[in-house]
Amino acid sequence: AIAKPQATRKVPRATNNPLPRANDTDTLALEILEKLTYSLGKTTSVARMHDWMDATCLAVRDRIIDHWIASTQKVTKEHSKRVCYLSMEFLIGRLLRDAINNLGLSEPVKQALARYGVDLDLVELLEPDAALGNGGLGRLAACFMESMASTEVPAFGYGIRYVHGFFRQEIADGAQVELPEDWLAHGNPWEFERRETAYEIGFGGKVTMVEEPGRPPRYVWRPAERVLAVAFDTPIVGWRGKHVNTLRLWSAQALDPILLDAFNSGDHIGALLESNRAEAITRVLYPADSHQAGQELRLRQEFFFSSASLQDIVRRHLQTYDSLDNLADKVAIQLNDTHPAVSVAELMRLLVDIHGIEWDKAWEITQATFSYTNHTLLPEALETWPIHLFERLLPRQMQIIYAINADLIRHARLDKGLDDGQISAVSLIDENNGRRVRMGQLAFAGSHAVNGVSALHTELMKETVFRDLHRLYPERIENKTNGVTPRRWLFECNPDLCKLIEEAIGPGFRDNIELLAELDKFADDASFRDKFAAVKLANKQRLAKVVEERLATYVDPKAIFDIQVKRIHEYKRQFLNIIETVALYDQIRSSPHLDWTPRVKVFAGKAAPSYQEAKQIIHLINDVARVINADPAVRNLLKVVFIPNYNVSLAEIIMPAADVSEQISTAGLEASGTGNMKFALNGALTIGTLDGANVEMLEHIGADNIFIFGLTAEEVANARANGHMGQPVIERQPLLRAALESIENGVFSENDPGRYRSLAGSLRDRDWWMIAADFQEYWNTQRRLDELWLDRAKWNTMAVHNTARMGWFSSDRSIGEYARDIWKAGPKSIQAIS
Ligand code: T68
Repeated sequence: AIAKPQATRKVPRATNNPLPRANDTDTLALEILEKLTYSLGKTTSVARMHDWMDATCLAVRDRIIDHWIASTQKVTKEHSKRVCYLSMEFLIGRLLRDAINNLGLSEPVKQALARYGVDLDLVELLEPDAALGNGGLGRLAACFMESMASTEVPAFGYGIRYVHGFFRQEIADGAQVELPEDWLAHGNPWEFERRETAYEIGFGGKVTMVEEPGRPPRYVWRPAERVLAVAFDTPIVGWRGKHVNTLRLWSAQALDPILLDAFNSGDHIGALLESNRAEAITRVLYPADSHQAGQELRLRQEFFFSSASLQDIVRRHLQTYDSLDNLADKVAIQLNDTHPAVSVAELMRLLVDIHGIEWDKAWEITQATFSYTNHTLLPEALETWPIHLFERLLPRQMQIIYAINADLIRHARLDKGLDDGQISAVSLIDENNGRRVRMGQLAFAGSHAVNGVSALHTELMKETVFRDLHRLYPERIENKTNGVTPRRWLFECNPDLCKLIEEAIGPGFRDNIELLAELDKFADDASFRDKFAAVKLANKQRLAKVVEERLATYVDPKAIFDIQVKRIHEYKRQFLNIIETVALYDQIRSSPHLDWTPRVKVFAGKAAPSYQEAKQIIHLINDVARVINADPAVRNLLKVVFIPNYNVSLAEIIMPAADVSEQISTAGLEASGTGNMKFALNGALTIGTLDGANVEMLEHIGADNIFIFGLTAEEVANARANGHMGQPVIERQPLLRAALESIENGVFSENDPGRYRSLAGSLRDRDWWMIAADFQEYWNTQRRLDELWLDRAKWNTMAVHNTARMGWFSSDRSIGEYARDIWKAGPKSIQAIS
């Protein structure tokens, strides 16, 4: 029997908004049931866990929408300046726990679901990760979106709605295999398709000059090809639901979904060609994080989302203001690396060609609006595009770049007296490698502020990639050290530690993470330390369970968990770590009577599919793991595991479970690192080089609480300049020599003994990444950690100091600095931070 319909709910008179949703368990339980019934068409008796997940997301989403509407109305009413964060990548992960936690709904939602016998913890596991990014850069964008919402900076994130995110990694016979990722397969409860917010994006075609009497000549671009960019909006809710921003991702569609004439004449494939070609633009994320992907499709992606975002920004501005003259007062556009750098030319086109603004004025607006963040100094990662490709795909933007370049060079020569060599260094066009457009110089030229992501990285930017531009514009480069959001990377991933912290210092740290500093005084309190260690142990047990499930390998939670998780790259030196592992294995076997400290070496991370050396390193780690884990002689004193398919959700389990955090890049190459911050915040001790943000972590945590080793950036540069070779170093170091020989001679690859000959050989040769050069100090530092482990009280004291002193590395602090120094946006309280 159907129950009698409820009386119509009363609509409030005084406002056009519905009544906000209540947050008590009863209401939530009822609404989850309503979503299950009326949105999903399922009854409790047939509902699968997936349906419960969707129903829960929808009920939670309603609460976000209440805050979303309020935020949008407030920003509109107050005419606040908005930040537009343009990023090719947003590596978000799951959103349900984030939303529930930020809205303070953890308990009522848990209890509401419990009434149906459903466990929230299990429901959360069913949400697929939104993996729309490669690594640090994309995850930084996601942390920044969360922090902008939490600190009430009005913001739009602009990016691409990839149908297939970052590939899934499997390991087969020790080697990486890439499989397609399909996060949208079951729909996406968080997004709102905005079909009415769509823009035409042009490619190719011709530019003509139109001259009309009494008017200056105009350029008109007639693209040969046009596709539609359709907006999909996801609300990003900040801490305590105070503010909600929008992540707007563009999806490509053909103007005509099907060419009916072609279809009717029997060409069924041809009828769909246009739509396939259009949709290809947003089909898949490029998986290269450290090499520039030089294909045409990549440039199409870059222009597609840049143009759509700028058209949207300009249209929205003109809805409120009658001119674009004050654009820079009302929006700040941040370019996340050079991937959206073509925006500089595209905004100029919109201002000059479409809105008739005079060139110099348009340039002033453009520079005042844009700012640019650099994330790498690696030459092979710096984006440049062949002129012929650029010109063919974006003819008008190419002309504009030439015009910007002419102005730049004129200024450099006439006002600053640069010589030819210096001119060619600052030019937007690289003339030395078959004429190419340099996207870094374009982004620099078009911005009023350019920033690096750690103090060291910013200084190196001034000395290397942007040396000459920096001399020309010495005020433009500034530092904004990265941060991570404490909501996801402490509150959500380590709730037990948060409970303990709250017992010690009260709840204030949840609203101001720098209050973690008050924990410092508990570092010498034995009873607190023991509880701190007990939480760590429980987190390690949880990780051990995951390892057991996924790899059928037992790891002992009482051993040191020594963890290196990040993209696989030569400069990040997973190879150094695994060589040290092999050396340790040799030592344990040759001196079994010694008192070895039990260790578990954990690795995870993906290699770019075309990066052969990185794939070899993965293979080697797995080969070493197979041999060591099967050798009874090591008596569980050493275990090695490579956990496949590292992603945000796995990171949330790993970060709280580490005793030792490996941050061992060749100095001068890791721009900042952010995993380093997540580990230390959760109480791991860092073994690391003086690179990226490690340098600032050392300053905050103190030299007594971090393990620094290795060459400095300056020493690396000198060693390279002086023709450093690995072989003489290897000769002098028996441990390294033996380890390398066993790798080279097939001890870990018996049925393919030559597999690692060239990988290992690279150390004997130039040793470009200074692995041989840094080995001995790395080994010694690891042994100091072994010794420290025996004095657990001291170890735990240091671990507490780490958590206590990491508050500064919150992305709230980073965002505050951007808002104050670069964007001049956000609430007054932020503008006033010192
Ligand atoms: C990372 N860069 C830096 N790039 O390596 C890291 N690149 O030190 C820093 O902490 C982080 O950015 C945030 O600032 C990347 O992650 C990419 O992922 C990437 C993607 C496409 C093309 C080039």
